[in-house]
Formats: sequence, C-alpha cells, structure tokens
Amino acid sequence: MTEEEKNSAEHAYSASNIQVLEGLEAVRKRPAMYIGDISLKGLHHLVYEVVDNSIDEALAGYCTHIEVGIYPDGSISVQDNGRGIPVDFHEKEKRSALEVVMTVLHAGGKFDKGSYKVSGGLHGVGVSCVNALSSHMTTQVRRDGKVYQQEYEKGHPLYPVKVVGECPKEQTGTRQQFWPDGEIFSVTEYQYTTLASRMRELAYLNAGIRITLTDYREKNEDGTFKQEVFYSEQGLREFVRFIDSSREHLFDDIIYINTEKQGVPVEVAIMYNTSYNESIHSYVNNINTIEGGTHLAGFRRALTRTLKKYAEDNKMLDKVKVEIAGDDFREGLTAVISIKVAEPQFEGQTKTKLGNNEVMGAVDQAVGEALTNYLEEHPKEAKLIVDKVVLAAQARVAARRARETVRKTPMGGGGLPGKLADCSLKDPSKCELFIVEGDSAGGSAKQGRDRKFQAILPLRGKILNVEKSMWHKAFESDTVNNIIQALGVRFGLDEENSKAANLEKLRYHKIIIMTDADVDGSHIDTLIMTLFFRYMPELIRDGYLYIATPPLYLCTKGKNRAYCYTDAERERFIQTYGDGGTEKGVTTQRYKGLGEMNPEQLWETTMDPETRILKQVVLENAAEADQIFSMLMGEDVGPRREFIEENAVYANIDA
Ligand code: 0RA
Repeated sequence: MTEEEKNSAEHAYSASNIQVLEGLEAVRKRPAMYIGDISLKGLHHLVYEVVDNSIDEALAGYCTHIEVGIYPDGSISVQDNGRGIPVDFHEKEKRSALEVVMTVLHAGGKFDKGSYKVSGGLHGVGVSCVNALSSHMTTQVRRDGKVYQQEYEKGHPLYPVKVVGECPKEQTGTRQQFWPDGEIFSVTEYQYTTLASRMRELAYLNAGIRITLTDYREKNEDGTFKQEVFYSEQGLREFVRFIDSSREHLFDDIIYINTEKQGVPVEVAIMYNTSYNESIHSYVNNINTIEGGTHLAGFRRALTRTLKKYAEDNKMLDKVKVEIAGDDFREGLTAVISIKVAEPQFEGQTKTKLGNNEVMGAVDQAVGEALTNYLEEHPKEAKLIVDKVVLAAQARVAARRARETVRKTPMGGGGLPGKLADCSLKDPSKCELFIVEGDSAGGSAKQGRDRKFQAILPLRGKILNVEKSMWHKAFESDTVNNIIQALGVRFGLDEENSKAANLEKLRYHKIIIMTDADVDGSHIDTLIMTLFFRYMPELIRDGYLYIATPPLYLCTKGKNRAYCYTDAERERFIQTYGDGGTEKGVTTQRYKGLGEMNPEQLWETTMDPETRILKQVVLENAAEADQIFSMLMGEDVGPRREFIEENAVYANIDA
C-alpha cells in the first residue's frame, strides 16, 4: 500500500465506525459516570478494569500469570498468558472481534459463551472505557502462532487489526498498554503502593494466579526494576492469616469453606483471635462489598444459629444467666467471605452492598453445614469459641448495668460536650468540626476560627487506644464520649448489628483532626483514626474524615514571606528568594506545634478553606487497613517497630 492508499483506507475505515465512536464519546463526556471519578481513584480504576479481564480468563481456567508494568512515560501494561482475545472477523459488526471488544461499550463478555463473567471492576465497564479515556492504547494478541495488533487514540482505532509478527503456536495471550489521557484525569501519576495493595488482594482472592507488578520508573541498587510477585497457593486461608498476623490467635486452625450452593460459589475462611474486634471482609466477584449485603447477612445468620445450637446441644449454656446477642458470637472473629454471582445487584451509597436475595440462603446453608461439621469434629476449639462468646455476653451485660446506674441516656445520645465550641450554622453539609490536640491550641483555634461553620473540640489527655479495649469500654472514656457526642453519632439502634454507628444525626460533614506536626501529633492522629476505623468506618467511607496540615516553617526574605508545609517547599523558597539560591538572607521560623501560632496565623495557615491543605482519610483497602491498624495499635511491638522504621515520615522533622 502506498502512503496515500493507507491514509485513505484508514479514513474510510474510521468513517464506517461513527456509531461506535459516539458510544465512547459518552464515556469521555462523563467519565465519572463510568469509572467513579477522574482523580487518583479513577486513574487506578483503569488498571483494575484491564486486570479484571485477565482474572476472568484465569478463572475460566486458561491463564496462570498476569504481568502489570508501570512505565516512566505514564503508561501501564497488562499482559496475560490466556487464550488471547479472539481476532476473527465478526460478520455482524463487519470487523475483528478484538476491535469490537476494544471499542464497543459493554462488549467484554460477548464472545464468552457458557462461562459467565464473574470479575469485572466496581463499575464493570470493560476495557473499551479504558480505551476511550486513554490518549493512546495498544493491544496485542498472540494466537495461532501470530501476533495481532491494533492501536487507538481516545478509543478510535488507528488501523484495522493487523499481523505484526509470528510466535510459537503454543504461546498465547493478551497484552494491553494504555496512556491515561491528561485531558480527562486531574492526576496521571500512578502510585505503586496503591496498585500493589490491590494486586495483593486479588492474589489472595484468586488462589493460584501469579500477578507480577513491575515499576519501570524505579531501579533497585542492583540495577533491576522494583518488582513484587503476588501469589497465594492457599487463597483466603492465607488472607485471614495475613489480616490477623499481629493478633493473638484463639487457636491456630482456620475454618475453611469452599463450595457451591444453589449455583453460587461460596468461599469463606474464618479465624478467631483474642481481641474484641469483629473483622469481616466480604467480596462479590472480587469487589470488596464494604456496605455488606445479603451474603454478609447469610453468613451472620448461619454463624449465630450454628454456634448457639452447638452450645445448647452440648449443655454449655445451662449455667449462663445472660442473654447472648448476635455480636457476642463475632467478638474476636476475622473472616473473609468471597462469592461469585452471575448478575450482581449492587446497591447503597457507594454501590458496594449486595442486593441479590437468593444469595442469603446459599451462604447461610454453606456456612451452616461446614461450621456444624467443624464444631463436631473439633470439640476443643469449639469450647474455646463458646467460652469466648459467653465471656463477651457477660462483659457486655455487666457494662450495661454499670452504665444504667450512672446515667440513663443511650450511648452517644446525650447533649453536647461542655468543651465543644459549636458553630452557629446547623446544616451539617456546611459545618466542620476540628478535633484539636491540647487546650492551648484549642484556645487559639477557638479565637481564630470562623464561628459560623467551624466548631472546635479540644482534647486533653490521652486518647483511649480502642484497639486494645472491649467495645463498650470505649464509652467509659471521656475523650471518646466527647467526640461521639459532638458528632451526634449514635450506637445500638440497629437490630442486626448493635455495634453499628448511626450517622443520621451526624452534625458535621467535615471532621478535621488537627495536631502538631511531630511524632506525638502523628500518634494522636493514629489513635483518633483508629477510633473512627473501628467504631465508625462508614464515616471514613463517606469521605467525612480529614487531617489538617499545619505548616512546618515560615520562611522570610525581605518582603517575601511564605509558609512552607514540607521540606521541599522550604528548599524551593530558598532557591527562589535566597541570595544566589542559598540560605543566605533567608530566615526560617520552625513551628514545633500548633501552640506556637497565634489565632490569626492558625486561621491563615491551617483553617481557612481558601488556603489550608486538608488530607482526606480514605479507605483504599479495608482488609489491609485492618491488618495495619491491628499491627500498629495492638500488643505485638516487633512488627510495629519495623513498620515505623520503614514509614518514618516524621523522623527527620524531629531530628
Ligand atoms: C473471550 C473468548 C476467548 C478469550 C477471551 C474472551 C479473553 C479475553 C481477555 C481479556 C484479557 N485477556 C483475555 N484473554 C482472553 C477465547 C475463546 C476461544 O479461544 O475459543
């Protein structure tokens, strides 16, 4: 073909595809509708979408290895050793099947007769969306001894699928590489840790699949690229062990279920520990259902019924005088539930609550049968569980009696705490609560704030480490009660789950933790975040929790003056204003704590919505957060020291 012929072929080619292109234009017009948002989250979602297709191929039994690469030019590659997306000519569509998959919305599973598509990202939008939101994309398929290729710009094919090479016949697979479009995304730089965390989770959820993550932007000392391999032979069993790695086990066994009931594949791993936490992580088609749903309800129902029946049948409750509640059965329980549903209905605020009713019975039956067998075959472990349940019930009842003698108000239901300086507006969506370390900083914050929409709650003294205390014990702590009462959050209203927080009366939609920028401050941040994570995770999930960022320095050179929030910012100030780019002539005032700023400075640097920097606390990966919080705040100091040494952001600030 001459250059001219090629151009005209490409032109004719794209002209015949107007219909398709319009479909993808919709994705570019409203990207958030398809991938959630256009920030960091949506950017990473593109990768998950592509990886999910390879996971599907693996679940169908044809793929064992997925390689993900992050490149210096901002692109991502995902390569698998599956059968390769079919490339044959599609009669109805008048083009290659591969092109249809890549350019038609929701065309993902079209050619997949028989086996149903089980994975698929949160929005399940398919690879064509990724293509539409990429400035460039290249797909390569190895099948039948040939390498096929097609490239795209913003989802538009640049040429029909063509053969670009040969390969051994037995070598098959799909390679996708995409460059996220900077015109669409507000950020385009990938975070290794975010991708690693999801790949680790996927490896645990899908035993036997090897996922390699390589960061071609970063070299190790020996010249190789930064790389991790995620592989789990034991799947969910290893996953619960990982989550509970810093907790003391009640016994070493993992109760493991892997079965299919009423056409629903159900996999569950359960472990008991000596803590007071309930940590149940549930997944549907590899998606973390943080709002729960019918599968979780089925699990809880089976657990309560089976344990209760076992304890009664074995006369273990005869001498127990207290009523045992559902929660008591779940104290110290860590579990991962993973099910596959052909047509999941996702509901709830974040579309992570499973609505399919038929699933409840399937999970209930699977867990009921397996747990009954386990208890009968393991009397020693069964006794440990029942004893722990009874203890939980007794402690709960004793605490309630003690509370009732002191005051009659339900937990978290009372008036506002005396230390709270409330704001005058009442609309929660406009109101902010600053939780401030120390009375003196609290005083400055009260003077410096805009009292219309900013409320201040100063905290004095130590904040309870809820990781180590029984659930109800937290409500005996003044600081915890002050926070809960100020927020207007109530507990104990939900029949199903009496520990669930009720956010209906939440009084502020921004809750801002404001502490000193030093080790103590960061410790207090962690304590408060632990309280929220364990008692009110919904509040983090809904994006209400923030951390304030006070400046580290005030740099001055003549008339130029700037607050610097990082060492890099201070460096930049010196480069720009210092004599000959040196520190000469620059005065640096270092802020050791919030208390060193006067009310005006505190407002200007840390509280004024126009100028402040707020960090939103996000729950990227609940299972991993569970593991990290239990490690940081739990009993075992070894792993904690290691983690702090590896992640010591504040180490040089204090030096
Ligand atoms: C449908 C049919 C066949 C393969 C695939 C889909 C497939 C899709 C993706 C997406 C990423 N990697 C993939 N690998 C395979 C094969 C049908 C056949 O060979 O008979």
